[in-house]
Amino acid sequence: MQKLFATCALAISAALSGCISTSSTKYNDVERSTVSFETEKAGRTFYETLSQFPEAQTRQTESTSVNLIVLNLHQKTISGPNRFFNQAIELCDTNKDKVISETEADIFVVSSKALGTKKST
Ligand SMILES: [Ca+2]
Repeated sequence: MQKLFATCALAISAALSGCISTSSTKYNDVERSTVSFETEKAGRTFYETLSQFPEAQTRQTESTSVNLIVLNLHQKTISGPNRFFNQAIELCDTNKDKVISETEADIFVVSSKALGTKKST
């Protein structure tokens, strides 16, 4: 009996307040790809080029809202920078051997300038 009363009270209060609202945040980041560099210069060239992309340092936030008359749902998804790093590795490692050579790093520099970086000259 008390459970029925509590359920009715909750339904009445929800109806009187006008809406039911939920909000959630989901953190969605992938692991970084494992990669090595043929030489220290190749690694330095890759990371210096990668740092010129603002997406490499920032989180990406995506929000979704559903608003009905009595129902308000809001979900926010936050993605970390690892996804961008993995995409850069995939672009840079042209022969897919998980080793970035100096030649591949140099090609990454040229191709990133074509894409347009923050500090491109
Ligand atoms: Ca390679």
